[in-house]
Amino acid sequence: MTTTMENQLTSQQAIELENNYGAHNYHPLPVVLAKGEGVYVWDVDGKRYYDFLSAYSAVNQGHCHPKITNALINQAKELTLTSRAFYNDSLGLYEKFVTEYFGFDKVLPMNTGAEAVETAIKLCRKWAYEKKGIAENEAQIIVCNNNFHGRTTTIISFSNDPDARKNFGPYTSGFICVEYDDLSALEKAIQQKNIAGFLVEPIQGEAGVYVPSEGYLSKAKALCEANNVLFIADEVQTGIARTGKLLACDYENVHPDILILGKALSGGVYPVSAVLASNEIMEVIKPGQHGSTFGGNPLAAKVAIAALEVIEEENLAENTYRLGEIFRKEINKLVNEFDLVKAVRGKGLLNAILINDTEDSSTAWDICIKLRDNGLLAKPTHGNIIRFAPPLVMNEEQLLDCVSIIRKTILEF
Ligand code: IF1
Repeated sequence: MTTTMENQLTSQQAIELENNYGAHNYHPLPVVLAKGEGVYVWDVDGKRYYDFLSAYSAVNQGHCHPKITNALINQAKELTLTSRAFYNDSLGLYEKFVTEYFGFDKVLPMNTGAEAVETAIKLCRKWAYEKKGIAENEAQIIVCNNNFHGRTTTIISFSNDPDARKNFGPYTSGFICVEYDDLSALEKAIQQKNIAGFLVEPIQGEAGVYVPSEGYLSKAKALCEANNVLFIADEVQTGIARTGKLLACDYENVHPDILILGKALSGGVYPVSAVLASNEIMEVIKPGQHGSTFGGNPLAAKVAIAALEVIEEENLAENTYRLGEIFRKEINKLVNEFDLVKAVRGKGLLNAILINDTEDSSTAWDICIKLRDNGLLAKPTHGNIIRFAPPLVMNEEQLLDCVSIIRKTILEF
């Protein structure tokens, strides 16, 4: 295979290789990226784009943040993985740092978001049997319709998205689905027997950035307390300053019983996820009852400390809050100006616009193709919804430049 320049792949070659040798479990936008720095990515031809997806909110700190990549490089020269069969000199430092950072007693370190969600489910069930006294194998966890918590067999067992669920059965039982943002539905379900926990996204990301009503999270937490049910917040996507506060739960001063983190916990440099809880909950897990080869490795520990320090040092939550207000104000002008843009919704820099077309139309996709040509990368979530989630290190000038690219693109339709 001949390639251009010093053994560089052309876009076409890269796409063909993925099509020929990779499972077709994604339908990527036709752009082949070769470099990332801050809010920008470059394709193999050297064209620069604003990244408005941020690897699904994993690169909140910006692509290849030097403090985080240096933490990875320096640790990689010392010790990458020991397994938990032995202690190491990084994990304890990270565990102290991250539990104090979020205000919990203990952390169980994992790698991907789905693994952390699975860990939270197991923790909640074990707590229900050993602390709440629910009869073994009877525990029920309440989840919300249109949820997205990952892609493992148990997690898709409580999904109502046909694409995520169909033909992956038989399914794991022990889950009750209720309407999102519906307190009476939750109240009805939570008073049933054997309820162990309530697993919820503070904002539903994949469903199309659904922000629940003011007070939903705090009232849901109160219902959990009143019924001795664990409130489990999946902040894999909404956490780490993405919504303009360190956690989306912070908007309502809700302290989850179990907190699930992932994605930007590592700044997109390495897979790092975590489950945080009190001693009373975490102590139900005894040696040999849960684990993972890479969970809590020294690389992850050092990378996550650096990634969280960046959030604080660069005041990214405040920056996100301020830019989010500006973004929605500017996009609402497009809503008023163009029929094509029905609405914008979100918090901080987790936003989405609704395109005025049917779910099955290709308009949202076609707009993303045009956005790409105009130098901004975004992708539809479901049907006619386009998610806009740039890295949180963006400044106002760059944001307004992006708004003008979006406006220019809408004008082209
Ligand atoms: C895909 C988006 C989806 C998540 C929440 C757990 C996980 C995720 C709230 C699992 C992962 C990713 C997965 C990716 C698309 C993306 C995503 F909303 F972020 F855009 F799907 F909803 N909880 N979200 O959002 O974390 O195991 O992936 O590390 O699977 O297509 P993971």
